[in-house]
Amino acid sequence: MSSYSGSDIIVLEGLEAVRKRPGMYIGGTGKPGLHHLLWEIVDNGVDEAVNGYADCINVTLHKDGKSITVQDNGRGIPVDPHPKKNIPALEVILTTLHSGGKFEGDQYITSGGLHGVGASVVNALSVELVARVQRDGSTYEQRFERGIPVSQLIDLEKRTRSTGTQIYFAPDPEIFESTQFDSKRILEELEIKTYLNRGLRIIFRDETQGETVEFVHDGGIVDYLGHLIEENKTPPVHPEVFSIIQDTLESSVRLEIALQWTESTKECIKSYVNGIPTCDGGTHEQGFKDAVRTAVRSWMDTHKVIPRGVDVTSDDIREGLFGVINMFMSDPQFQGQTKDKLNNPSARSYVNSLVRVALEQFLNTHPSASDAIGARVLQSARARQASRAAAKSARSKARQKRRLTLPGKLADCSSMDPAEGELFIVEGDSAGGSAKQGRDRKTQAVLPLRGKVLNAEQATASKLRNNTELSNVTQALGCGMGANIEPDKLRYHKVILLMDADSDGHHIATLMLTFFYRYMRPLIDRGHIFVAEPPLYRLDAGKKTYWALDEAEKSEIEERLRKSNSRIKIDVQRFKGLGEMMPQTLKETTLDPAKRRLLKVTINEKTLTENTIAGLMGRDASVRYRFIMENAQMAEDLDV
Ligand code: 0RA
Repeated sequence: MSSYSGSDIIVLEGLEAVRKRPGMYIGGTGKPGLHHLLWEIVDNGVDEAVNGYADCINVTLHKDGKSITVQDNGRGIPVDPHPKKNIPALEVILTTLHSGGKFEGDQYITSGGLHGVGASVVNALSVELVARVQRDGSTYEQRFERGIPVSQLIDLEKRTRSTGTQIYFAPDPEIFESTQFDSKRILEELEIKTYLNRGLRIIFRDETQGETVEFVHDGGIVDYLGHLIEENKTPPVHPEVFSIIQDTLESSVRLEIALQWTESTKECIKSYVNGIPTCDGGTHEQGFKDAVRTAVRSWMDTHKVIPRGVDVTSDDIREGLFGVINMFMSDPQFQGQTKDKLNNPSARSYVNSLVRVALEQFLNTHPSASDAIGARVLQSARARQASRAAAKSARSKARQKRRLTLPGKLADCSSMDPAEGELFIVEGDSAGGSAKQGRDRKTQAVLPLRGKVLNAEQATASKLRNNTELSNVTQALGCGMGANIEPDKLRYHKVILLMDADSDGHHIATLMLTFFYRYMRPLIDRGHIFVAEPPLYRLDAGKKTYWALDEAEKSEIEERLRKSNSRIKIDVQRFKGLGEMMPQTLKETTLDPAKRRLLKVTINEKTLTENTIAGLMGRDASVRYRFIMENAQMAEDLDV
């Protein structure tokens, strides 16, 4: 291509920096970093192949598994003296960071983008490196230790007609956690390079195993695609592979695509930019996906193969799709933590338009393949719809089953999520009716209590179980009781007692709390039990309405209002019971999480002992109620 001379090499930096912070240059000092050294050297040879100067690379892993020789049949690293320094270009290339003939602009499309400049990094991180170059009929050699030349460039006086570069290196154990190479890893990586560079021959001699493998794939990524499909044991749904190769001299971009649909339920797309895997995809992959969707969709639309009632998504179209994207471009921008994603916006539209046009044409000229692809897409659309329908019916069956085991009087909420569910246990059918109308049906359930609630202190367990009201509560809560309680199964995380503010109401509340204390203690301990505070008075003054919980609060409000306006007319209404309240009023004052007041029931161990509970249950109901409520604390309602 060019008349290269030593002056083209840009000298930037010394190598001490590399040894000080190897992670900055090769990612880390573990196994991946160690193998990165090898890829740097191999990719220099691949660059020569990409640019048409080489077609064979020999990689030898030596017997100890800790040193490697890489040899290519490219032009050979230049050896002519660098004009400024008067040292051989080879020495400059191997001892100077960011040097290399391939560094300036778009002159070369390199296999790794940065490669051709990595040899000095490898040199810096190797205890020993020997470079041998065949060029201009001669053979030259120079040796280095930890990046420092330990010999001059010498002419070995070996005449040769071939050209090429051979680099032996042994990674530095002072730098790497381990310097043991992994044959399998090398084998796999080398084979991928021969897929991505059609016709490139790589011979791997593994002296640790005494084995030699040769890779060459004249089919390039089409062969790679076949390999991936075979590996996944998923038969293709059409025999023809779709592939495009866009490789013109004018364009600075080279693009290869191969794809085929399979029976697999997964999608498998491998993409590479300049030989670097883009595991997280990026703009090129997005352009590819857009194109596949558009092309297949438009074929299916023109051929009217989508039946009524079936909707086809982009995911349906790509189910079972295997694809390889191999792109070479001059200024790739990588993004993300691991730089595994291509970010150049132009790549998206470039890949999209190329693939769309070519794939549409393929579909229109390969009717049996298109039919098979169309059928495959419909199959996944139907399967997706069927599984969605199955999940839906499973959900509704679960609902139905749940309904059968729940008490008939329970008005359940629609949400199945206990964390947002609330159960109001309401005294009497008329209050229950108001609560049912005023509630939020999604999260609030209502269970009216009608008959007698047994005193859990006095009744036997079997008697309790036979008590309709308590067994309704137990069923609604769904967590069992007594020794068999499973608090994790509680169906509502807020269980709220809603009773009239009179002695009957207090009595029922007390009986309920006694039951919870004796048979569902974990619910109290976990803070699931609450008492609602419905107002006892409604005060209307002018256009405003106030609610008072009790006599004291009523007086306080009246006083406050009179202070600001001594002649104000206040209309006071006392509720005889919750049943009297309009559903809307009940909602605003007692049910709505944003406006209501709730008391969380807690047990104060100091005052409430086994004896006091037992003792209390023998005395006057209102005394007991007050006692328990004094031990209840204001709930901080997090819903507000
Ligand atoms: C700089 C300039 C030229 C080739 C190379 C480097 C080169 C480097 C490596 C590393 C491993 N194998 C390599 N092969 C070549 C161009 C030389 C020319 O124009 O003749």
